[in-house]
Amino acid sequence: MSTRRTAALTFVAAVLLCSTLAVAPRAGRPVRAHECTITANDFAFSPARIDAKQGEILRVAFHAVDIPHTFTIDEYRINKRAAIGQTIVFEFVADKTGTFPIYCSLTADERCRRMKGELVVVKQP
Ligand SMILES: [Cu+2]
Repeated sequence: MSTRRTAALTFVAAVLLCSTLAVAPRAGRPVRAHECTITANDFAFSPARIDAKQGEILRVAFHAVDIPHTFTIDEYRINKRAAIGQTIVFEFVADKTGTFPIYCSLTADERCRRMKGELVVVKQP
């Protein structure tokens, strides 16, 4: 098997493992993702706040309506771009507690700077 093919298969295996881990049972009970849909339209996020508990898997469906927008949270190293009419679905683990700004990082239209939201992650009781 060629090195290139081996590398490709390793990558596929790693991707499959990652997606399996995201929904794998932990401590004997299945982990369900906390699903939220965020719409970006007219230079605003709706809803503008996501509440989560530390350790939750958040599955975000991010939809841009009028122009392309991003869903960006620096502290979580998330920067997802949706084109007009497109919905991007992604997951991440809310492993850090605190309040984290959500914004649009695009610069083509300066009104994107108005777009502000927040992710609030609290400790599990
Ligand atoms: Cu934008």
